[in-house]
Formats: sequence, structure tokens, C-alpha cells
Amino acid sequence: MATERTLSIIKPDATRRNITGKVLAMLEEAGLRVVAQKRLQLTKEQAEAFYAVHKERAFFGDLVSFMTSGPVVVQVLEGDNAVAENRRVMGATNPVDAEDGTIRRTFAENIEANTVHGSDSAENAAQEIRFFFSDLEITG
Ligand code: RTP
Ligand code: MG
Repeated sequence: MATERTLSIIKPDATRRNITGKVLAMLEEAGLRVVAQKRLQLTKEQAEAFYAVHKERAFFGDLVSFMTSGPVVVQVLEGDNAVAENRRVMGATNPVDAEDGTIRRTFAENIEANTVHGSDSAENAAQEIRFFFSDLEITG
């Protein structure tokens, strides 16, 4: 299996409820290793740029408001098949559709305030990691 890196965001609903450690524990239990991490407050411009792929979607404005409603914790996660493995442990976008034992089933409030983001392909992971981190900030 290939060792990969993926970009994870613990979203404002989780920082607001002080459950970032519980979310991180589930990521680590899934075999993912934090190789970079920081807590920050996204600006409107940063959130719009990060989610630019969704800019035509009806939920875009709400998503940007939510993602700027409080601090986030951004992480680079490393592990075997990290992109797919992270998506698996996150669960479906809408928590009512997410499998038992997944982060979103366990913690998400609704389809928007759904606790975590994870890159959806290796190509997007590389781009999203560059959005938040320099090479100097990432260490296995
Ligand atoms: P993410 O990008 O955050 O990892 O989530 P995802 O791939 O599972 O979902 P995606 O379709 O990329 O949507 C990005 C985020 O937008 C919010 N959303 N709101 N109100 C809605 O119908 C709706 N749909 C999506 C969620 O925060 C979702 O994670
Ligand atoms: Mg997505």
C-alpha cells in the first residue's frame, strides 16, 4: 500500500464544542498520523478560495459563513491510502447517511456543520496541503 498524505480540517462546530481531541483520537485510531497541524481563523477570502470548486452551489455562501464562524484545526495526515482511509473514517457528508463509528455519525450536527473536511483525491490533497502548509511545516 502506498503511503499518502491528505489535508484534514477539524471544522468550527468541533472547536466550538471543544471536541477536537476526540476527533483527533478517531483519526489516529484509524491509522492516520498527524505530520503537520495548526489552529487558525479562516478569513472570508480564504474560505472562498479553499472551497472555490463549490462556488456555483446553492450552499456556498452558508458554507463560507460556517467555515469562518470560529477557529479550525488544519492538519496534514499521513498513512497507507490516507486519502481514502480518512474519507472512510469521516463518513458520509450528511451525518444521517454516515456509517456507525464514523466521525460524522458520532459528532456532526448536520450536513453543513459536519465536523471534518478531508481531501477527496491525491491530486486535491497535494493542492490543499500547499494551500495551508509550507514544506518546512511538515515533518513525519
Ligand atoms: P468536505 O469537502 O468538507 O470534506 O466534505 P465532502 O467532500 O463530504 O462534501 P462536499 O460535497 O465537498 O461539500 C463540502 C462541504 O459543504 C457543506 N455542505 N453543505 N447544505 C448542504 O446541502 C451542504 N452540502 C455540503 C458541508 O460542510 C460539506 O462538508
Ligand atoms: Mg469535498
